[in-house]
Amino acid sequence: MELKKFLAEKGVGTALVSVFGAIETASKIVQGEVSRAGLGADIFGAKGSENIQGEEQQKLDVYADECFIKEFRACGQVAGLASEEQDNALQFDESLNGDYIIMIDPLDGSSNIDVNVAIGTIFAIYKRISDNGSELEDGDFLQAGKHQVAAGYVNYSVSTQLVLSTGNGTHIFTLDPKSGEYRLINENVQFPADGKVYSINEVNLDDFDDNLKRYAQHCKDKRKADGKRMYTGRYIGSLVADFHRNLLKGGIYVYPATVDSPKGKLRLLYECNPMSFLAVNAGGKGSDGTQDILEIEPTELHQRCPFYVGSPVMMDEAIG
Ligand code: AHM
Ligand code: MG
Repeated sequence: MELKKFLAEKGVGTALVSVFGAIETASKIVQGEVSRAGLGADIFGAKGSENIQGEEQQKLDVYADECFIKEFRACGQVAGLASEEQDNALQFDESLNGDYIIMIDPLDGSSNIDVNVAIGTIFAIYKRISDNGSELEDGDFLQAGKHQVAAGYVNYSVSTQLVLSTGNGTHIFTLDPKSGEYRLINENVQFPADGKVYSINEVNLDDFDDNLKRYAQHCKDKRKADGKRMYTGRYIGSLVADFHRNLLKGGIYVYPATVDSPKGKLRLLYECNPMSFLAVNAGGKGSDGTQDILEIEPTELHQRCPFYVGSPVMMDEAIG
């Protein structure tokens, strides 16, 4: 079933369908550019600039950012947007009446572009709080994750897949290169309760708190009845790809606070919140190690937090 038909059958309103239309169009354009990486000097490598978080921007980071902004602006339903690549939140003047606020990481895992490893787009969709027709306020952007009306990601990999939730299950679509349409391949995907994959950047092991050190050791020690190891380690370094594999196979992804990133590396608003929303809608969990990610009241646009997400049994063992 095609994306638009699926959304209509689920009773998603026309304004939100139009926002998803913008995501569909932009992601197909980005996918086209991503698949050409290496062919043109204009799309490969660093841009020579940094984002507000001091991270080097890749040309495709900036290209994807511009592409999504253009489509969201054009759809007329989006009042404003905050992006990993933009210092400040944007208000679309021409759609003061737009109902929706977008949080986006246009190209996550972008250090993997130059080595042809999976990358992704992550997005969260909220309803604005301020009155239609007025200027947007900080509170429109700084909403707790539990207020998301929809979230998703696009995984640019062996195939291009769109994974989304409108709060009623998490669903996977594959972009069919023949028809150019996203087609439903997995409705109501569920995290296996107890996975077997442990995804963490172990170079930071010495920085882990005692509980996480204990959990890392537990993952190495635990054996099945036949004596074989219970868990295996997999870490791609693209959140979208690591999350996606764990969603299908069962597993946990952790990016804790480290010496280099004392508040954690990942951003609450456009990485942790949408991934947690998708996880919860697929029977999984998302936490910062002490509280449910979706309950955190944000204070800053580019706020970082430690992140644990995945299969419920593994999450309970990790967080205790
Ligand atoms: P980015 O948004 O700048 O791409 O950073 C986020 C990425 C995640 O996709 C990934 O899980 C993580 O950073 C990898 O970080 P590290 O290389 O420190 O393990
Ligand atoms: Mg990112």
